Amino acid sequence: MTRTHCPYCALQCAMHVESDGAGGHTTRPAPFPTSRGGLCRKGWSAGALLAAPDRLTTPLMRPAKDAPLRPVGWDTALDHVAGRLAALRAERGPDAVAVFGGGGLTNEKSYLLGKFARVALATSQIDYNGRFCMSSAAAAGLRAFGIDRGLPFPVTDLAESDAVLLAGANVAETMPPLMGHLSAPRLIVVDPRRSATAERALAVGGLHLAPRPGTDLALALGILHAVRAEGGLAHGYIEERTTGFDAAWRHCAGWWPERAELTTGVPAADIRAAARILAGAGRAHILTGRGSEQHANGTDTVSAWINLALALGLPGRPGSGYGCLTGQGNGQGGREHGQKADQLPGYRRIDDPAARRHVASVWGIDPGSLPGPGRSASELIDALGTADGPGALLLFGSNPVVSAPGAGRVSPRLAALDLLVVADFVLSETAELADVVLPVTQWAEEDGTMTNLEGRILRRRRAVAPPEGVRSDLEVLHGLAVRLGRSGAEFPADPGTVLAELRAASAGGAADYSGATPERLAAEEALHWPCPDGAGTPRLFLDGFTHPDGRARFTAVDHRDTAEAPDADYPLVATTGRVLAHYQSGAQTRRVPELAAAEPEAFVEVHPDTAAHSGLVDGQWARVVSRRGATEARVRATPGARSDTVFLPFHFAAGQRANLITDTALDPVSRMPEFKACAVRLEPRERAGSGERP
Ligand SMILES: Nc1nc2c(c(=O)[nH]1)N[C@H]1C(S)=C(S)[C@@H](COP(=O)(O)OP(=O)(O)OC[C@H]3O[C@@H](n4cnc5c(=O)[nH]c(N)nc54)[C@H](O)[C@@H]3O)O[C@H]1N2
Ligand SMILES: Nc1nc2c(c(=O)[nH]1)N[C@H]1C(S)=C(S)[C@@H](COP(=O)(O)OP(=O)(O)OC[C@H]3O[C@@H](n4cnc5c(=O)[nH]c(N)nc54)[C@H](O)[C@@H]3O)O[C@H]1N2
Ligand code: SF4
Ligand SMILES: [Mo]
Repeated sequence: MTRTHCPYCALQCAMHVESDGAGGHTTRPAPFPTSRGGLCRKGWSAGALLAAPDRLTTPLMRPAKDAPLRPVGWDTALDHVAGRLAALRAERGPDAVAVFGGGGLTNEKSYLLGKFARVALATSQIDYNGRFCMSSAAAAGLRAFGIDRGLPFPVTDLAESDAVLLAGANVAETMPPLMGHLSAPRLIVVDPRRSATAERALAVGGLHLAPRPGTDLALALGILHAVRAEGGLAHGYIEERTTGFDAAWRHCAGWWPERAELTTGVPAADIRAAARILAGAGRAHILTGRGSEQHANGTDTVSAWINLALALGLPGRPGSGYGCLTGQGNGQGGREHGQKADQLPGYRRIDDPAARRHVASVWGIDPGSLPGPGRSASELIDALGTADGPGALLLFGSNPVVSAPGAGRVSPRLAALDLLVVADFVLSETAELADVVLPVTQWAEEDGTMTNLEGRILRRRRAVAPPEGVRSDLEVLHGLAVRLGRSGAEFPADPGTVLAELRAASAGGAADYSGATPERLAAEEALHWPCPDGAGTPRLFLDGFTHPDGRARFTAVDHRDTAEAPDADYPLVATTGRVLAHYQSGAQTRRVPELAAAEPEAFVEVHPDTAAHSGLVDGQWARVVSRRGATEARVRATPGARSDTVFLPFHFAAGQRANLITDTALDPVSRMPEFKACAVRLEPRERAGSGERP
């Protein structure tokens, strides 16, 4: 029996992995304050992942562009990849090769992947799927506080709060054990849908505010307006601990609740009720999730929620705060160690000369040889295989054929590449298109560290032996780097050695891991970064914010409409998100029989009147059509839904991909795509009502 953490989300529930006596493995919860001894259904069934019948155990390669993938030996695969990369680079320069990472990778993998791109390939072209996930909240957090840590306080603080506002987070499905910390506070849930979390709030006397998708910014301004009218501003705190209130207020002054109601559809009385709850709470928290953030105005929207939190005096006040709920298993650590286009380890900026000098000295290279910032994820995908874009892509830990916005454009871009290399443990929809597939170890088969939503550094421990034939991501990077002429010692395959180097590279940076020694990590799981001296920082901002003047900054923001407005042809707004049983692109959970059976197919949640208007009834297959494409989903008639809005989960493949319809518009600051709002129409699918799956 080995104690480790869940393969999936950022809550990183602790679990024991043990043999089931029949060659398989089971999981059960282990004590851990964050998960309170709980696991969700995905955690309980995670043992089945280790036994996936189509687990990859040998490298695959296409002998010619259109030929099928065939098993080959590791040396053949790695020699081929390194040879092609070197040739492309010689022909077209280092930026001809691109790298795409993921927020599920351990800290060690994220770090080595960033170093591999900058040192072994010398390319600026690296980004990762966290761009699709956390980037707007990260950008807004940096703007306001000078640092970006999802929750700047432990999850257990929430249980002591009097009121918690959850904006665009459906934690009852996306982090179920977190609900255990939310039974005491009054809940205000902001979600266009009557989500499972909204139901829970209503059941215990809380509030559900259901704005039109993409209008949270106006709602936050409306609530702030009402807070001021209620006399709820924290004047002393605003004076002593912040700057910029007056400029921010100038945009807010016109958003009295009745005007906010016109834009958002949330009744003015509910806006005032929310303001009263927050202003009257001794301790309160505001938390944002992807519903507020995944918009072309996502950064400003998060800034508006942070402004509200600052006006109430919450951040840095003991027992209160603002936080963003990170998403992927290592959503936090994955954004600190350099797989982001503009970043070096320790959350340093790649365009900062001092940061370049520090990291180059740890890497033993000339700072001048480090590339500059590259393209953001969505822009990188658009550039693949174009005249001045990369001709090769190495992909670790993402499945963009399913999860990238406007997914219909992704496969043609991948097909235009000279070389697509995917490292995965299953043949994901993206791996299916690769020229070379490298089979890697997964979660319980490897050691490493993960940083959960509280900035808490955890140990992922090896609990089972990997199947014969697979290698770890670190071994893959090591093998490629050596073939590209770097020394093996520069790219260690041992996670402990990588952690030691990561600690040195992060030292003195915002996300300082230098005190995260193996001994310290082994002792207890309560080490929150920054931890320069090994003591850790569970709560940030108690004495001051990270900006040089120690103050938090209000940001002057105003409402903007979504990139795409509904019209006569596309009269509805579609928003997208998650269900309990599936994880992300579904590459993993669609392979777990229990989870696949629970949610076997795509659905579209739609108000019964809206369905009827489109000639549809509950249970019928519909086509959901946007300007970019169409997807198929079974109608789930939902009386609690807004009549102008439909919802689709994005976990399904092929013709059921929600991302076939999503908008590729980007937030100007974070480059976050607008996953959460696009204009659509519904129509019956051809074989409507037959009950057949497409
Ligand atoms: N079961 C499960 N859990 C997961 C994951 C998973 O795939 N499956 N993924 C993990 C990851 S990576 C992430 S990022 C997190 C995400 O966790 P959440 O942010 O909780 O997940 P979502 O379902 O994407 O979005 C939350 C809610 O936003 C609402 N929403 C849509 N548009 C808007 C809007 O304009 N405003 C507001 N206020 N709300 C809106 C949706 O209706 C939805 O209920 O979950 C993590 N946990
Ligand atoms: N419409 C819509 N689209 C969305 C979202 C949305 O709300 N709506 N949410 C966005 C968000 S928040 C996110 S985080 C993304 C996530 O979307 P993806 O980036 O596609 O995430 P996953 O499905 O987790 O893909 C991970 C892949 O890597 C593999 N993998 C897992 N661990 C490892 C590892 O350690 N090493 C290697 N080499 N491979 C590994 C898995 O088997 C899987 O194939 O989707 C985004 N897309
Ligand atoms: S809540 Fe997240 S970490 Fe916990 S068991 Fe479920 S998927 Fe795993
Ligand atoms: Mo995410």
